[in-house]
Amino acid sequence: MVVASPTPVCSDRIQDIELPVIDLSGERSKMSSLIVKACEEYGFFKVINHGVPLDVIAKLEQESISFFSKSLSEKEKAGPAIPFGYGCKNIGFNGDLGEVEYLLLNTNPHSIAQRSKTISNDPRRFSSAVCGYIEAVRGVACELLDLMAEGLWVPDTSVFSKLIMDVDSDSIFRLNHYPPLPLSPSPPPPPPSMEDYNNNKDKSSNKPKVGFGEHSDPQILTILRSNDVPGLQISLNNGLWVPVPPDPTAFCVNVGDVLQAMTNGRFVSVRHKALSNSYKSRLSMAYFAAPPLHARISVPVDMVSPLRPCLYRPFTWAEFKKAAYSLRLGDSRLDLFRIQ
Ligand code: GA4
Repeated sequence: MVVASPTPVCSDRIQDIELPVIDLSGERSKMSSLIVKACEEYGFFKVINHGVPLDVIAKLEQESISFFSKSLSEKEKAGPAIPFGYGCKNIGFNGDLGEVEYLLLNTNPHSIAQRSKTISNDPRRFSSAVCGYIEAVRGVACELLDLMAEGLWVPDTSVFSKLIMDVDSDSIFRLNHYPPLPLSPSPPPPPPSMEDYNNNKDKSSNKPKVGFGEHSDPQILTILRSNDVPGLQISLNNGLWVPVPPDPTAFCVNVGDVLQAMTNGRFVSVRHKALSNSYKSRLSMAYFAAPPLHARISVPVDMVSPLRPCLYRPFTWAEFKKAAYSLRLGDSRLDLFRIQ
């Protein structure tokens, strides 16, 4: 069944967090209330027994490894990620940098087929691996969004999922590779203090350690899967950054800005970041479930009451996306749409 105990786990000096765990083979009403609780308290949860076949994940992981092991000039043939293609160290359009290389893809099968020609020597194999994975995780995203609506007692239980099922959904897909950092020369420095760690000033290496800087995701929901290498950290209310232990068999799911707005602030779009580490490549695949560009995002009437007045003005996803891309990675874009 579902275990929702966000218990801090002590590993050396830094506290890991065990995210609430949602077992998708569990009982529906229990799952929905635990998901709502997780989205309110953490904005993050882990999904197990998600039903996505392991070979679907393994095929995409293999394609991802083959691509990232190519030479830089080969990878650059996939085109700069403006907005889709290969990117290295540059994130967004406003000068953000990180120790990451990535492929950003539109989730439309036709665009994937076209783009694959620049990515792989076997474009059909690449595009079938990506499309197979996206279709499977979109199913999980819809299931989770319906459970959220049920748990919130919103009468139209497909109010969220229909946005991502729309043929014009602007969902995107990202493959990330965080290369291992070079090991620092001997003698090994003392381990970082908690304060250094949280400030990203780990003195054990003089190289930059931020793979992908702190930010919230602009979309509705993100479904992340990573290999067995740690790196993801989330920000708790008290300002502390806590590492999330990797689990390649599970998905790590987080609320995006649009879902925070659509739940009138009940669900939280929590800031997170990815750090590089010095021993092994980290690979992650993220599906960002988004509405169509023209979709009007507004708070459902059922989520507003005299005690919970409407926090955000209505906006279109196109408007929100434009704001997101005009700001820096770590900027808070939802504030621009806040009424009070
Ligand atoms: C964060 C979530 C997704 O990775 C992403 C990122 C996008 C990018 O890398 O191009 C953004 C970032 C993300 C938020 C603000 C803008 C846009 C970089 C950036 C500075 C693909 C997305 O949709 O928003």
